[in-house]
Amino acid sequence: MSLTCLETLGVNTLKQGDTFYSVLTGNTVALGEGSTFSAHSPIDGATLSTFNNATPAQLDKVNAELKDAFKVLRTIPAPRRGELVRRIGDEARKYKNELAQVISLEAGKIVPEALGEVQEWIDVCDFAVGQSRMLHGLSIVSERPGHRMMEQWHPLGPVAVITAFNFPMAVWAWNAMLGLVCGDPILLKPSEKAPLCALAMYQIAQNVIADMPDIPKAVVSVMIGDRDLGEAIAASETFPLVSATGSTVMGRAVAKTVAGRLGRSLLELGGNNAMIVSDTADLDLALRAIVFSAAGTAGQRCTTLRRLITHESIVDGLVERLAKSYGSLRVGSPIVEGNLVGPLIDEGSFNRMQAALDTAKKQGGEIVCGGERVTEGVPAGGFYVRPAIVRIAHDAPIVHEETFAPIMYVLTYKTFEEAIEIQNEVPQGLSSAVFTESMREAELFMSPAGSDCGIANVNIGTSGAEIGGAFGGEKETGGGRESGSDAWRNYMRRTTNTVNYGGDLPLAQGIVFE
Ligand code: UN1
Repeated sequence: MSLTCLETLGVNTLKQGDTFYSVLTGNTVALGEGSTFSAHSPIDGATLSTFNNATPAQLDKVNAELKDAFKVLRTIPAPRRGELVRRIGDEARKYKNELAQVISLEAGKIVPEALGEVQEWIDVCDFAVGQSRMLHGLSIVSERPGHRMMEQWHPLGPVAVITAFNFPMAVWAWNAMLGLVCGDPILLKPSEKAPLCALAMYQIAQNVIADMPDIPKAVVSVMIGDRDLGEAIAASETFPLVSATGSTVMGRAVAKTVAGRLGRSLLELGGNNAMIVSDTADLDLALRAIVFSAAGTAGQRCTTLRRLITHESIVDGLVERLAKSYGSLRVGSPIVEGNLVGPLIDEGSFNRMQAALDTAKKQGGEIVCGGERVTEGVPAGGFYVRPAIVRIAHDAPIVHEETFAPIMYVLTYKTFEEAIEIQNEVPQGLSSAVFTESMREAELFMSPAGSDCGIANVNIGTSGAEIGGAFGGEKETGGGRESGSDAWRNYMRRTTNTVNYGGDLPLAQGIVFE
């Protein structure tokens, strides 16, 4: 794949010799002082970029800049901060194709899905611009005569955003676009597998900031580094909020450290998403939703469909149709038009998928189709697989784990209540769906006695959420909500103001103190 997209975006200039900068605040642009690493394209394993890890000592300097930038940004009126985000959105529109190419290169997404990810960024810009004029609190009646109460929402402080390889742009954008209108400088620590995406976003934002002299450059900052840097960020008092997306293991470590200093974390971690297919379901509709949710993005979305909970009376027919449909899925280079399943991110991911399939077999599973590596007609050096369908018992331990690869476990149920129990019996709680034509089943699924996930859909798949809703989930998914709805409140602090406009000093609760 051509690297001209990097030139067009200006990313090529963000390096010294062959080494890209790892510390970019706008004021400081520096090489990392830690060990060297390279990021590879999952398409063919080619080396795309070389970096030195940014170190915790370098974070200290960046922290000081972020704190200074916060002092300025918090006093700039929110609609002006919205103007910054509006312009960033315009640049993302202008360079949509180039940005999508960087995603395809680093994350291996097929072009339509990479474009869709940039569209999420653009959409959340529009959302955040509107929100920049709606950062409102309540006014509350006071119990005391001559008093008034109100809430205000103020900027919170520098926010750290730790992201995963699979949505290298959208997840940053959800946090950063809202955080910026809320008045918070954003430090991104991207996945080490997708650093060029981070630099592309940085470049787009800095192009805009260059034309807005009142905005401090450091409000959009990036540090590229390894686990040590992540730990230093989590431990740093600079960040009242650390937003982290990725594995449950990573999230647990971040949450513990952040909680240790009584900071806040916003977590979007593992999913083990299920779809219930009722015996009343429109199966043609369900089939299309299942294939996109389970095999799309090569099974590497946190919202990927991993468990298909099917009524026992329709399971055989449905599995047969699914296997046929899976058979016609074109697996191959994500930049070749018509391919629908790109590569896994790397060899480790491939090995984990194979191990999960072996375990599933040992635990009584039957592989209906897929799972094998594809080596013909695909670029050498990439790890391409056929998406797998496995029939297995709902309580086989492997079914309760998230394997970040295209494996869909097919489970069966007899009663709808049992289906909901199966849906809820895993430790993760991100996304869920039901396909049914029964109003009672649909409503029960969305009711307090229904799905325990952050997302519960009816007659659409588990993945591909719109940005307007609050995104995230319960249990081991971490409880955070990002993107739409009232997620902006995460990035602000609330003050309650009580104002006495009378001439007396009555105490609340009727207390007399004289
Ligand atoms: C993720 O995989 O971390 O709902 C995010 C979806 C996308 C976002 C996924 N809008 O599938």
